[in-house]
Amino acid sequence: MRALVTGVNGQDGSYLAELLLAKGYEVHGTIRRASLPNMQRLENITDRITLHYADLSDASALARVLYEVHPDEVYNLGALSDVRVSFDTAEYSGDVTGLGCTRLLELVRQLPGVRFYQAGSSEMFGVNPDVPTNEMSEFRPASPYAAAKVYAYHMTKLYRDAYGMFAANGVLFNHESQRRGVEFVTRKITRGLAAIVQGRASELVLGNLDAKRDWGHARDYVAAMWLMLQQDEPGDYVIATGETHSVRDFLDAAFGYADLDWHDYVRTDARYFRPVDPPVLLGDASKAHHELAWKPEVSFEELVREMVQADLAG
Ligand code: NAP
Ligand code: F7E
Repeated sequence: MRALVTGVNGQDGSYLAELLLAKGYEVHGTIRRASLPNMQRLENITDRITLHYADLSDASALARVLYEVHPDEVYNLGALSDVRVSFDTAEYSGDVTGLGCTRLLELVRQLPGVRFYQAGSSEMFGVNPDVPTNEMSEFRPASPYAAAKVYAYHMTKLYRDAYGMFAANGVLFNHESQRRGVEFVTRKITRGLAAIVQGRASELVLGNLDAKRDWGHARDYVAAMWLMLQQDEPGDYVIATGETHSVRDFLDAAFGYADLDWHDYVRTDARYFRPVDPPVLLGDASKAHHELAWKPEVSFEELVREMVQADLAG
């Protein structure tokens, strides 16, 4: 089996590539040129995967890669994944996170038999107050990022219905790890804590501490992506732990491991607040439990501990 992963050097791309290699796949991934190295997450597997330059805004580059590789499975993980930054880059978010998916679907349509995964997000439920949300819940996106993901979700469903493609949407709630980008709140907290413990910083500046998120481990979540493409029929699946915790809860757990009281170190600043921020996200993954036999393995406490330990050691 041969797989193509867009955004392979991101958090999820790196875990998914490792999973696919362990299953015996030939793994190809797309990357973008950067002025400084950004392949750290692939360090252990660089010599076992094939990398191709292609930006999701560049249909001709995507076409070259797809026709060269002719994969059995395509996982579209590439996106501008920072929700706050998407408010500053609304048009770019629509182009890459939204239209990027359509560009791929159009190309995949011309290669019969290819299975397609689209990385959807709990942010698509946005300010829907009726939690927990599942596959039947209303999307009420509250950022350019989320609106672009809703568009990509509907295009994926449309190509499945209109052309009979095997195209699946994962609607994944927040998932973290020691490889999480440093600007996301969980990693910002565990890195910030390590800097405080090691005397390199005296405070940590955050935004909305009341936000509640359903946080799981990225390794568990990439397994769900793969399972979605192994089913007899394509579908859409919510992937979540079914627990929600506030940013304050995360601070309690992380600083607790270092025997510190976060109130002594954390302050908030308006620049980290968003124009709109979904107050609570909580998922109901019953469909995935039943149809994919998927369940998260890592608890909230284990996730926080792993991230804290990794940053203290790093
Ligand atoms: P990530 O670490 O930010 O990785 C995103 C990847 O997309 C990176 O490899 C990035 O490459 C690439 N990318 C960015 N702009 C691109 C462009 N214009 N063309 C091609 N590739 C581009 O995100 P992640 O956490 O692994 O998430 C993977 C996917 O799942 C994303 O689509 C994200 O929106 C979605 N998602 C994530 C979560 C979560 O909690 N992690 C939840 C739901 C959905 P560079 O390194 O060059 O920027
Ligand atoms: O924010 C609050 C912030 O940036 C979580 C992406 O993977 O998951 C991620 O998006 C919450 C928000 O993740 C800070 O306001 C407080 O309420 O870690 P985050 P996100 O926005 O939920 C979803 C599912 C995706 O699909 C995305 O691609 O934490 N928060 N203080 C803060 N957030 C950040 N980043 N920085 C702070 O200082």
